[in-house]
Amino acid sequence: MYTQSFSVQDQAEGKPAGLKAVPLSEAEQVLNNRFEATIDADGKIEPRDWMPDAYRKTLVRQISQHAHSEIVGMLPEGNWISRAPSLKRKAILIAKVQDEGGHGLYLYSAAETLGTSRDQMLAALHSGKAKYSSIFNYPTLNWADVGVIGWLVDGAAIMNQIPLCRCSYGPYARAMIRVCKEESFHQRQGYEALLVMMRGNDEQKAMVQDAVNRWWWKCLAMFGPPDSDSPHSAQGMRWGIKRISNDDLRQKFIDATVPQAQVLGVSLPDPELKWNEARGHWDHGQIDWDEFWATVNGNGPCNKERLATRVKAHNDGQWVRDAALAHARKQQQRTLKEAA
Ligand code: FAQ
Repeated sequence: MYTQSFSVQDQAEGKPAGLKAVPLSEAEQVLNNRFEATIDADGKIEPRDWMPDAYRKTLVRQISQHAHSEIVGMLPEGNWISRAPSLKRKAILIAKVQDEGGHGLYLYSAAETLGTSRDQMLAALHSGKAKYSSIFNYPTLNWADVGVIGWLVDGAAIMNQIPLCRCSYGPYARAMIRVCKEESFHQRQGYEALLVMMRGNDEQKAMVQDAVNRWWWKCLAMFGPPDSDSPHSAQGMRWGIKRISNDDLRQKFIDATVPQAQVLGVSLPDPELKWNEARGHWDHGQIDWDEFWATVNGNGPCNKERLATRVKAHNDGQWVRDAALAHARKQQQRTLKEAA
């Protein structure tokens, strides 16, 4: 699978590694200085503001990957809507999956303000060129997986996304405020569903433990490669897109989650997980990065299935998009007639 890394030539400061800077014209230099001053002052860049090409492309890459993750992320849980154990759980799950679709829409809209159309972004996803979060390429084997996705996957997503509410690009930052509010409900419903199962019989408790064992390491990998192997981090942080590094967010997630696991009564599948008094953090074992990269590069257990389901959903929905366009055209003609 291809990488969405850019081969654009950046201008002045902030060159992606290995690319030569293109000298700026005098007028561009003035605009670039203004851009840098806004970033230095922790201000917001808005769609009509001048911005370096590499900043724009970094945002399109990150926001579109994020949007793809939301809509592909609907699939593992969507599988359980028809099998939810009660009407209440079904209603909650439908609302959650619908929210993820909404997050995709806010994010595609935010990315569109940078000049890339939704059709272009979806084409990249459907052709297998674009990335989406590794986490959605694993199967949901039993009902406890749905609870664990809420608790751990949404929990990790919130940890990563709260700092994005302060992203330097205005439309992304504003979209993230609403997304984070909804993710918080998603995390709580998952944790509550697991609490109920952990008050159940031994089989139910074993299901929860099994799901935690299968998802824990994959959730730690969601935060991305270690800082030392993260090509985009330094520039993303310089531009105020990323505010906290991959490793620091991962550590914050572990520190927040260990006590929640204790309350729940499950163990986390890491023999090296140990409180480090001197650091004031939980030490943890090694993440299997080979497995992570294999999944990111298209060879995880469900990559092919997820993409095929997504493409089918898009094709099956063509008539809805056609009908909406036909309706809009009719409305427009009516308005024009009335105005004439
Ligand atoms: N999966 O240099 P970095 C959710 C790629 S939403 C796949 O560290 P960066 C809600 C990365 O793209 C979950 N690829 O890159 C939900 C880059 O590849 P490229 C998604 C990954 O951008 C819950 C390369 O590795 N959240 O869960 C992953 O500075 C439940 C080098 O990495 C977001 O997208 C990965 N896990 O940092 C929905 C949040 N990690 O582009 C349904 C916004 C890294 O060069 C149910 N994004 N890569 O080909 C971000 O915060 C950042 O983009 C990171 C990566 C932190 C994901």
